Amino acid sequence: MTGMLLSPSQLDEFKAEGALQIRGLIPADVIDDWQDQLRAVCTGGVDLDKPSTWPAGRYAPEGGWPELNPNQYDVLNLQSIVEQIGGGAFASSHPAGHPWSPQVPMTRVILPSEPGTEWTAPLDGHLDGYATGWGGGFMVFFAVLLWDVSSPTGGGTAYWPRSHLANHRHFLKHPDQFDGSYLFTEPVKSGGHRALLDDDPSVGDVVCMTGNAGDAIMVHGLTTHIGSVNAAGSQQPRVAQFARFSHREMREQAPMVMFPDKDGTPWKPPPGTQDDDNQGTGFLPLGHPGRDLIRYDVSENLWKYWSDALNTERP
Ligand SMILES: O=C(O)CCC(=O)C(=O)O
Repeated sequence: MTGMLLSPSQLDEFKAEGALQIRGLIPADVIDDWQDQLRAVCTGGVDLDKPSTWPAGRYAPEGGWPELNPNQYDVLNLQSIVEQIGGGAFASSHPAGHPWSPQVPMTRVILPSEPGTEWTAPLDGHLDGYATGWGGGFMVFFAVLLWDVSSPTGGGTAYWPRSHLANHRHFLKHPDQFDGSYLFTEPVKSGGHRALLDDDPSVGDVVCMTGNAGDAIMVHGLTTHIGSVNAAGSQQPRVAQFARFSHREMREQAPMVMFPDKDGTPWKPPPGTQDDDNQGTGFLPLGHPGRDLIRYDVSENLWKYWSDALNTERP
């Protein structure tokens, strides 16, 4: 059985923009089930259908959001598209150093801000795959809406169009920073991810996702993005679930990635893993053979590790 596939023009749009909206990725019956499961676990009097019960801003029930059934990674439409764009090479991302296990997609709920708060567009974003404990060839993520978001001020995932190309250009100039050390190097150290975009006129203004329940946005791993604020007075909850994919072979190299914590503390393998006594050493020194891992390869062709579908020139 084949699920949804992207058309050539959708693939071209994704390549050009670094993000693609996919309508109806998740079938309506699955969305209904997921909504019921989320409604059932809300605590503290919160009712996702009654704005009068909502606390302001980010919300999660006590104990966090549960794994939903079916797991987003098992939805056929998502699997077909990931197979189409990755040619079998992509698999769900997981923390560096841990043996692989089935992943639970992240659920994130953003409720409206306090009354009277003015909505402002996000000023800066980030790239996934560089946070503590990650590592290993992050390729793409999918943000799926579980409730409608009709307004760009409704808390949808925000991204900078064409920033994947600007970021790629930066890493082509500074391939040694692709291990994550760009975060601790100027101009990003002082100016944030914005600093890699500001001088590039081809990067578009930030876009905040809108759509109906079941719609998704597919975002390239090098596209700068961030959460946005759900405007005060909004009557819609921004409820989204995120599935992230890495390159299988790079994912397997994750235990060899040396990556410092956000404050610069060298990354260490998690306690209890076989490399427990192997102290983190910070970023691999230049010339270290570990830098030859494909995880660190910044190739001229941004689509080198993607399927033929992304590497076909169309007239
Ligand atoms: O909540 C959002 O829309 C954005 C989440 C995000 O930036 C991330 O998961 O990396």
